[in-house]
Amino acid sequence: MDDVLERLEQLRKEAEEALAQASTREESEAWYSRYLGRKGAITQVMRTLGKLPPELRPVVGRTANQLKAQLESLLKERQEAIAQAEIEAALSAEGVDVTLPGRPQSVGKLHPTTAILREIYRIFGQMGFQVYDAPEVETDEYNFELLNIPEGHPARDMWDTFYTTTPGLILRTHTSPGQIHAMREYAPEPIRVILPGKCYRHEDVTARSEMMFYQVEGLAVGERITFSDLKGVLVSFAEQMFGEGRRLRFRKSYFPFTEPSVEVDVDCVLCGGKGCRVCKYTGWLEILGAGMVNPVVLKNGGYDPARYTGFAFGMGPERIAMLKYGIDDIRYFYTNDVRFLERVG
Ligand code: 2NL
Repeated sequence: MDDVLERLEQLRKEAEEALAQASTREESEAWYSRYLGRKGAITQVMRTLGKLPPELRPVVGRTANQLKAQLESLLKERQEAIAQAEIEAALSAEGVDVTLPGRPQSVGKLHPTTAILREIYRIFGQMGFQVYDAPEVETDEYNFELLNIPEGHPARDMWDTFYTTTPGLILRTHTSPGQIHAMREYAPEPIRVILPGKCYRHEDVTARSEMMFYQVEGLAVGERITFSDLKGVLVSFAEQMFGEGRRLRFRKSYFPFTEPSVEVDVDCVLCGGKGCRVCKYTGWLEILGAGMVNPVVLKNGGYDPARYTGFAFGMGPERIAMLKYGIDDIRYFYTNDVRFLERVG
């Protein structure tokens, strides 16, 4: 029996020394096979237990098991140390070179609609207009009735409306209901506001129309405001937006909320007036609609139409961007193809 215990003690020393020499994962695995594996030295000793006298088996068995457990835990420690050393070696081998130049980051660009909106704010801001923000969900009253478009009015055919599941609540078809909010907030003070935002119409999507689009309206209300004020403001806008010397054309038109009403064209930037697909071969591009605020609408906004007058106009900033940047299809704006967004604006 002393022989076996001595052999175990000798194996302990030998195994501990051998493990201390193992410096790679492969070496530690070889060490495991040599001592603890199926054919390992300690396993072999344990196989001889059966040949020992029965009264000795418990002592030798316990000693062998303890040794096995101890060596297993030593192996675990050793393997962790090896793994740590491997990480450190790899890190120092692939060391980060902090002197290398950085990779250039691609810098974002303003969306063409945003770029045009900011240009519009700047131009009208200089003429004393403030930006007014209003909701995209409106009541039928604000979107139609207060704008002189009663139920059953043939002009309602101009706007194909999105309805919500709440009766009377709709997506605004134009920014005009916001103008009513602005007037009611400030009346009877004179106002000059620019009202930008998203509008929604249930229309077929084509090169010329989307279901969601932006609109920018302007409104000036005060005493003795005339059509020539409107004209002066629009000429100044067109010159700043499209460059001096651009030609403008005013055509009579109809809107329920203005009287008289006009549509305003600029000579086609794309073809120089010769005629092309974008201007439908007319040489002119319609950039906005405008007019003198209908007295009914002034009254609904809280102004006495006997004392106050006003002008208003409405335009689509996408359309303005199409002219300015020569874009021939409105669908590019909200398809989110970065190749378009990177190039335009
Ligand atoms: C267009 C035409 C227009 C207005 C919008 C307006 C608003 C109020 C009173 C009077 Cl509260 N007018 N807005 C007036 C004329 C034309 O828009 O073609 N927009 C894209």
